[in-house]
Amino acid sequence: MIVAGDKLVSAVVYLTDIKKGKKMELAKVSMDQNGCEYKPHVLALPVGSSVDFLNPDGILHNVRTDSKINTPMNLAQPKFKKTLTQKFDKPEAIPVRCDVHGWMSGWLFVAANPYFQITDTSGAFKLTDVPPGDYTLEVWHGTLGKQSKKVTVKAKEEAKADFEFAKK
Ligand SMILES: [Cu+2]
Repeated sequence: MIVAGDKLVSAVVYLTDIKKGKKMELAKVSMDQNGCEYKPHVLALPVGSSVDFLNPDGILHNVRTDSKINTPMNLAQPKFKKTLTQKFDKPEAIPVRCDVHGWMSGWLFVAANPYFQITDTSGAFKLTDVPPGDYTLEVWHGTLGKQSKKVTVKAKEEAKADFEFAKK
């Protein structure tokens, strides 16, 4: 188990090089556009999963992903279309924009393995069921970038890791 505390919210913490441990399970996740804002601002999902883009306000949106690895999507979501579903097949951090509402901005983080988590409101995270071993732990944040460090997980012990990002 790897834990840490800080105040960096909406960052994704993940292991980059793990080949063992728990099985990847697909998730059904959604990105809400309620009030012309992406909620959550950063949505993390296991690779191969689908995202439902929700349109509860019944207005026109246009969901456009700026992906370099996955097939980019650029789809109008008319007011009658409550849900737009898209599958993401490759690990990538993907910016999401709405062409109708220029201020709408969010991120999809497609994770390569089941060991990922978004930091909570206190900046904390916890990766559970990590088998003993040496790993690279990485933190990604939409505007602050990426950092990584080596961690060693021992059986029945908690490994701790802290990251510090300079303000931008
Ligand atoms: Cu919109």
